[in-house]
Amino acid sequence: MTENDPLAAPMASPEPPSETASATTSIDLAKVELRRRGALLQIDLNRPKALNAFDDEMRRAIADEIPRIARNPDIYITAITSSSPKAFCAGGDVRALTREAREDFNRVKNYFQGEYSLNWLLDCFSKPTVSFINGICMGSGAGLSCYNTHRIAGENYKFAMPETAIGLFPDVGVAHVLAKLPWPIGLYLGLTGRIIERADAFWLGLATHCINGDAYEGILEKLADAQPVDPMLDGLHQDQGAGPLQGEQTMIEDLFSAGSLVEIVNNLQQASGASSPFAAKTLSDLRMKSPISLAITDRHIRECRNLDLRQTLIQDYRLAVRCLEASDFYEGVRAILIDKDGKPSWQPSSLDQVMSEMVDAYFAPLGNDDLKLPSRTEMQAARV
Ligand code: QUE
Repeated sequence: MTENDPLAAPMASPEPPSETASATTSIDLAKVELRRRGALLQIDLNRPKALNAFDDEMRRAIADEIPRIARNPDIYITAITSSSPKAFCAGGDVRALTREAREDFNRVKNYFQGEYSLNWLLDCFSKPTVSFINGICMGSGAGLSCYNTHRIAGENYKFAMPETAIGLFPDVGVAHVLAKLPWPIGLYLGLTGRIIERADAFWLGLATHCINGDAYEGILEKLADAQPVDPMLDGLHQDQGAGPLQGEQTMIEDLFSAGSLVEIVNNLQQASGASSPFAAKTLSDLRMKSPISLAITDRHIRECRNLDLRQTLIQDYRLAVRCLEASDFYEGVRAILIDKDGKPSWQPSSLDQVMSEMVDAYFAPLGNDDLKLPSRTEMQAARV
């Protein structure tokens, strides 16, 4: 591996010790199981007790395998599946991340570099990839699946980018995806962290097919048999009609088409006063979120309308480093996921205290520390 190897995790740190094995098991089960089945390589996310919370070990297992698949002429297609009935992947292992960031800041920076590099690798990957999403798909889970060629939504599909609730922002390149949705739906989803189900995800193109979980094993067998993927999935797709988000599209347009976050909040306040339950609910949701997260999310998604995925991931890394240096991320994970008191103490505590210079500082380049991603042409030349 050379220093310029685009497949290498930048400045990869030594492998951390794996989770302590529970007293009842002697075998350390892999958190990602790679399963070769004929013409198929199945990547099974296998950390069900943590809802497949994504960590560096899982990131590395996938990133190492992608170029091997690309270069193996006997493998036709890749599948990403989950062994959990509840979740495809509920996000990054942010509890572990905030713990580690206090001890070894560089290791956590490496983690974000590695994950965003994986998102880019998945987007540049040359072979068809099908994600089987039948449960929660948030944050890192969206980053694992939304660049796949085929994204199957099962009956339990739940998609969200909920990071503003924990002092972060929609990362893993998904701000680019949100920015390209019918404006301003993606901005609304990124700011509020609203969960959507598969009817709406299919409408927006986040899912390419709606197929129930009981069909997955049969699909995997046919893919192992190298059967053409598109006619098979098209034949199994079941239309779900219009979802609730689609029904709210006009209200979302009226409230979120404004040119700034301050105007959006003003719109919500006025409409709440004029007794719009949707506006009142949305406003009370936004009041729970980190004000600085809302401000950087707003600017990031707006700017991503003019950025490609590679540029989005480079900006994601700048924002992630600044979030790690500030306090809201730690406080959000504490309040929402560790103590579960639901009462984070944000700094600053309200949107009107968020100054534009503070937001500018989040977006400033990191100089030599900026994330380095090969161009798409360089990725293709590296045969991924
Ligand atoms: C916002 C988030 C996350 C979240 C909840 C939020 C997030 C995340 C998890 C998570 C992951 C694994 C688990 C779990 C929660 O929750 O990023 O219980 O096992 O990873 O409101 O951004």
